[in-house]
Amino acid sequence: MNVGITCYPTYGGSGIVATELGMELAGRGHEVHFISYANPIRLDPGIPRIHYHEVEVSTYPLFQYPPYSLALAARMADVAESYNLDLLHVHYAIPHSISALLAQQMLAPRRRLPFVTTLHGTDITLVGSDATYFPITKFSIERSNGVSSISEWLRKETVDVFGVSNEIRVIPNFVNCDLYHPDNEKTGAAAYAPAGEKLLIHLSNFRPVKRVTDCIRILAEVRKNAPAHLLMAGDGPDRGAAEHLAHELRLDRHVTFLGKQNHVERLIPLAHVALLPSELESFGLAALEAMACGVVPVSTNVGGVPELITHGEDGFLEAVGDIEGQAARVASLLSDDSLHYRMSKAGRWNAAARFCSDRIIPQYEKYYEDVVNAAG
Ligand code: GMT
Repeated sequence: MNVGITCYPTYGGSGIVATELGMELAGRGHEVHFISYANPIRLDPGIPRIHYHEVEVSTYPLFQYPPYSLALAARMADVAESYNLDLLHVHYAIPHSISALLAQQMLAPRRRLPFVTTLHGTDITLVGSDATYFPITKFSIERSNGVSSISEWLRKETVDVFGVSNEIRVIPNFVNCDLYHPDNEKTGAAAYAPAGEKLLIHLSNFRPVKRVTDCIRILAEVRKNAPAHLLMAGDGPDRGAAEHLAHELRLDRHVTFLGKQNHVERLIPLAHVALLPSELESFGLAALEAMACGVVPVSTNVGGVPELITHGEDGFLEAVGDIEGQAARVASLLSDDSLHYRMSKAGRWNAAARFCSDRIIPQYEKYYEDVVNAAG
């Protein structure tokens, strides 16, 4: 198929999933056209059958806010016609879904252009639920030719919040199990922890919903019982607060802020435990990537995370803000090698059996076929 993909090209879960999906589809013989304002961060433009079309937003003194949604719609229509796209797949409802609808209407007299919207989380729980965007988010879901959600929890939340009646197909997030795999030697961990402390890792965009300062407090608790070093990968608005807290708690030497990382598959396997203290996660992609690498996630019991992590089997789920509870789980994993071994193996096994790309990508391919056939 010829597929157009639009996403936020920045460090967000939805952009990462869209990018990995595009590369997987190209690997399976589809022509994939990314349409966005920048090259998505994890996209390797050298991959055969991957194309990138930049959306340029012209500005004019009259525009206080340059109309990106319109420039995107125009580019979508242009690419669809020039490259004979079978469908568009947009990630994150606002504004991508509305731009896709406009592109579809622009082309309507000449050609069909069905589009699928994948809901990722904050497009529903935060942005879409905001009074300003609520009606247009609902409208975009109802007008999409196909809607998918990355967890059953998010599907139900969308139906409850927006009262939409069209089908929302649940297609969970996925991980490339060949790329993300355990490193039992933890090669390179000593560069961060020369005294041999075990590594904890947190990966996110450091937004308030991630509660990144909880990671620092958890480390402080853990270090009362077990030596540990924390890797903080990513960047965002709460990085300063986390750095400040680490300094205040005299943990500077025991935390490394790595900033944005392009090859997290090389970093994650160095750790023993992954921390996800989020207020909410509709799926928790970082936990899945950790499990595939044999790193045991200690997470909050929120949103779609329980669909991924089985408490006590391949990870731990604790209450939001329960620093002591999360720290106790981390400490147990660092001090009990057989517990860690068992849970690490179970995590890798479950990630591979349930969420490997080769299990999930065919579900997208099938959905594309269903949507294209229904639109025909
Ligand atoms: O994690 C974020 O803040 C970004 C956000 C997004 O929509 O880009 O992530 C959401 O999508 C990810 C990929 O599907 C999910 O793994 C995250 O759980 C979800 N984040 C939230 O629901 C807060």
